[in-house]
Amino acid sequence: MKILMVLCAVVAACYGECENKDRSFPSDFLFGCATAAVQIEGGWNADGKGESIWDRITHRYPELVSGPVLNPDVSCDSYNNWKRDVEMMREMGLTAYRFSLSWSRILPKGFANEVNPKGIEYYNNLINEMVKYNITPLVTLYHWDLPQPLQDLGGLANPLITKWFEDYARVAFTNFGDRVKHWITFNEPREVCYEGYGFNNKAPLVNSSAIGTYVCAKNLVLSHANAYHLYDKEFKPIQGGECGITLSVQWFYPMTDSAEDAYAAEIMRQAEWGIYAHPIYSKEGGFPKEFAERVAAKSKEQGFGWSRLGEYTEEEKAWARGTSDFFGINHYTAFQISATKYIEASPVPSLTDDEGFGHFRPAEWPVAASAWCVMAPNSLYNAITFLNNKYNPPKFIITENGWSIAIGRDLIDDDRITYHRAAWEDVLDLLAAGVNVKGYMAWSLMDNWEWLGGVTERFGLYAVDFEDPARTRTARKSAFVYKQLIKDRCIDYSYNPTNLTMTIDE
Ligand code: PNW
Repeated sequence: MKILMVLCAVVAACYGECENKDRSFPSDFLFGCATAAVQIEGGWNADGKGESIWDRITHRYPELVSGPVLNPDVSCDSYNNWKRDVEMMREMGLTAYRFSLSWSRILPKGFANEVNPKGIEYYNNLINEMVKYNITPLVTLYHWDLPQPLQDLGGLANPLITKWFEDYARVAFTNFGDRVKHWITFNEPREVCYEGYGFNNKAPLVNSSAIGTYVCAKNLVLSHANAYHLYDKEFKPIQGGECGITLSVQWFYPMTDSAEDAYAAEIMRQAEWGIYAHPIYSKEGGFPKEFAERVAAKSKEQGFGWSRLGEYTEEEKAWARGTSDFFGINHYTAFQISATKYIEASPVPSLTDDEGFGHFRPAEWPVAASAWCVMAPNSLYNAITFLNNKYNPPKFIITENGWSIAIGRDLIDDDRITYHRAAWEDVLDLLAAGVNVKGYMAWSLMDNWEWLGGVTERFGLYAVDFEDPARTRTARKSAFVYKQLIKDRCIDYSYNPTNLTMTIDE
């Protein structure tokens, strides 16, 4: 007991005191960081890994990528540096880590008839190292890197994806489910379907906004549902874990308190994430009503004999409904939405025309190095409160939240610290309001390959030197501030570290 008190005194001296100890996180709250396979692993063709859609587009069209690193061939080289990655988790005292499996590292051609033992070994090593230090793995099955052979057959536009994904999920559950108890089927359907199939800033660059986005949306949700039911029926009874999905949830404030702006903001929510959330989390299932009516009406006007959004049969609705043990939230940013102002012309037909309202961001909302990412007041609190009231899911896990700085910035990232502390305040407010939030994953453990942004947008709590073949990682100030939070379970504004020498506290 004495030793404990001395230890606590030392810790308090190192970390200061939180002003208000009553506002603290529960002891079982999961504090982690998140990453994704393409963004950190490298080893793009190492040891039998197959080609993914990101390998394909970056090798074919390197000009699409900004900055000095044009492809994810090596990125942070976590394929070789996984021990160091776990060491960083231990330095900060993380209790969880969210990473994704590369489908084509495990199934080089995408199909389950050919499993790559070296791929299984890589993830076993990583998982075992984490488990050794009591770091809970949260594993994403699909973080945007479809095997190219499946894309050649249409990828998420082919309804057979539901079977291919289920087969892949079975391989993952079978090999890793004894140690992995938190499964996330898909990361961010909106980014997969809109940015990849509806637009051309994510692989596979299909750029079919009015049709591709929606075809993908339903196929993705049904693929998720297949994996969920597989887990629920065959694995959960033995392995005892949980399976859910992560949506990208930007917050849309109505610009004024008019009924028109309220409707406009609601349409944006339905279009951007409701088309994925509603089939899974609502009682009635299927696509959200108001947006479905809007797309149906527009489709008719435009000469289509059917709604471009598509629809769920009653059987599909029942199959997808309730298929998530938690609601994974990736949240970064927000907009004000207006029914009358700031409306930009969109191609007809398109998702943005189907949405059809104006977006605005007040100048006082700070902007990250990623132009799309602004810090808006209480946006995380508002988004989760809305979802909790609307869907009342069993629990929430914040699976990503983060802030980018520009290339060349040093280790002092006070703007990131301000962003994260504001988000943590939101989480404390949610907990105080009785919302069941179980964890928070900062994006990201380290700087990484930010898709078509290359390495120009740096989200890491650790900096990575991409010019160094060893890809040396160095803790930024924000890593120390996160460590303080995890240790004390409360936010200490007086903690302002100047000595950035990171060590593991035993
Ligand atoms: C996420 N938005 O993408 C992804 O899951 C990560 O892979 C990515 O590196 C990270 O955020 C940072 O970009 C998002 O517009 C992209 O709100 C855009 C948005 C949200 C998330």
